[in-house]
Amino acid sequence: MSKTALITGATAGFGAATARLFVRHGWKVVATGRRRDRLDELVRELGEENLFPAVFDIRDENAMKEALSSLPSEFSEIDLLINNAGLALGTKPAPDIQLDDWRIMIDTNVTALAVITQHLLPKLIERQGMIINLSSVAAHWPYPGGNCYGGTKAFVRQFSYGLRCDLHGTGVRVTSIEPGLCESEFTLVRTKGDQKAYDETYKGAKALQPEDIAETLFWVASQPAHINMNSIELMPVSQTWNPFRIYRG
Ligand code: 8X3
Repeated sequence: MSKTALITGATAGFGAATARLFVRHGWKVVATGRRRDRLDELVRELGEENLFPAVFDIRDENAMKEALSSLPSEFSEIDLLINNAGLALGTKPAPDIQLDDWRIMIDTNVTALAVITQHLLPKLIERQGMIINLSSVAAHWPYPGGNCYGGTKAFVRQFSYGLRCDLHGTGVRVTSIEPGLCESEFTLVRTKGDQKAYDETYKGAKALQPEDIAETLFWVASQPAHINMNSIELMPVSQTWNPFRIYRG
């Protein structure tokens, strides 16, 4: 009997790579996202018996509830929630940002993630399921311009740990995945479509690839039921930390 994963933000990047890998390993996948054409492409690629497209904006709670309550029965028994939907907007220092960018990051990375998790908890508890949340190295390591994005990802990590406490005794497992530099559309979104900035970010860096993250998620999901990976932080070899900066006035 195959298991079912619901992957948010599955239209590109980590989400799409993860959908492909899980289907390849015999899972059924509910792929959520705003862009119907992208999800339809995934259905064509992976087969409608394996992947169900749930088209909604993760920030729209009513649309989310409607989509979750109308999943076809072959896809409604969710064993694994992968909270992947999330974004960074902008790299400017805090005094210069656009406030709407912060609002969108908080609404998506924090509020929507918490809301969909809460809606799926009864099913996950019933099935002794698993939650994998996509946090980031930015949850631990501050860097200039990371401001609100890093704050949202710190929420994701701590929320994951808090969930573990509250789910004590249910058998539900929770993991926070914290990737560093990874080459994906994420950076085009962050730079608002600036291809030059995108190219410079990855130039010569041998960044992580979405498929690397997918493999990590699959490995976590494949552990025996008595093992909970609390968190995994991963970076490309090319990425390390900077020294502290000292301002000398
Ligand atoms: C983003 C990872 O290294 O670009 O989640 O800040 S990094």
